Amino acid sequence: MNAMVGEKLSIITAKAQTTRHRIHGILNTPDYQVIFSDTPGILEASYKLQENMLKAARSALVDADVLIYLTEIGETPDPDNVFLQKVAKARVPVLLVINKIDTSSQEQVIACMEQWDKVLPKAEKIPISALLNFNVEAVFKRILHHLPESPPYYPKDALTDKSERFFAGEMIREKILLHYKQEIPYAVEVEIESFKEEARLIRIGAVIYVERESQKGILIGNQGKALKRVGREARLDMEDFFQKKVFLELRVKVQKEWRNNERFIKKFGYH
Ligand SMILES: Nc1nc2c(ncn2[C@@H]2O[C@H](COP(=O)(O)OP(=O)(O)OP(=O)(O)O)[C@@H](O)[C@H]2O)c(=O)[nH]1
Ligand SMILES: [Mg+2]
Repeated sequence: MNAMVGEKLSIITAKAQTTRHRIHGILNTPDYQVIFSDTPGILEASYKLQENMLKAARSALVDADVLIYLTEIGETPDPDNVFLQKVAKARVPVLLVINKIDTSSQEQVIACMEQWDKVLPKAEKIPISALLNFNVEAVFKRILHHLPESPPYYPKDALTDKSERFFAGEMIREKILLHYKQEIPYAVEVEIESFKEEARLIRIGAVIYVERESQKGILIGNQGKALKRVGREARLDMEDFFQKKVFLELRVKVQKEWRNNERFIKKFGYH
């Protein structure tokens, strides 16, 4: 989605479950509007937060005009997977996009496509490298080909359905995913408490929630160094994204078991 919209809307890290919400990225030209809907990945939900993430993933099956199933070289399809079976029966065209072909040989790509042919026989298979921007244009062309005639859904200058606060929170979460190990990134949620745009700068106050006291210590780090790094790097991303100076204040709070707490999941914007 980022490659096609030309903006970094979805954060990207090597860790699984980086994306937690469905994010619309909107591409406008005089002739058309394409709404990309990036969703969390398909997962086995073991706590409430993940149930909500799975719901967001499923929602793509309901309202998309074209379904893009993004997989990567090395990932093999499981024919018993219920979600895949639904994709196979989708009433809209399905593009099976195989990413990361920069890491593989031609033979591996062909073998991979053959495997997917068995599970999603009707889907068009397109190998790409999002990293090298290789063949991304081919996917885009097929999307345009399949799009129905319709008035624009969003205003023609819209870029996304999410707020500036949301992106500020995501930039902080990205740095936490990048710099902390094991459970920490998964136990973290970021809430933007205040977002005040002034003449020369934006003042942002954020609370980072963790589930346990010990995680709070790790997050802050020796003499606060680890948290300072998160703040500094997130602030630089924000200044780039908002094109304005940013003053960022971070606080860390413990909220036991928030990932299983319906009230907190709602508060954090999961539906
Ligand atoms: N080698 C290679 N790596 C890639 C390519 N595209 C993405 N990556 C890397 O793959 C990792 C995962 O990327 P994400 O965009 O977070 O993946 P995602 O599918 O959205 O995953 P979740 O949000 O965690 O569900 C990151 O480390 C990317 O840099 C590619 O074409 N080639
Ligand atoms: Mg993602």
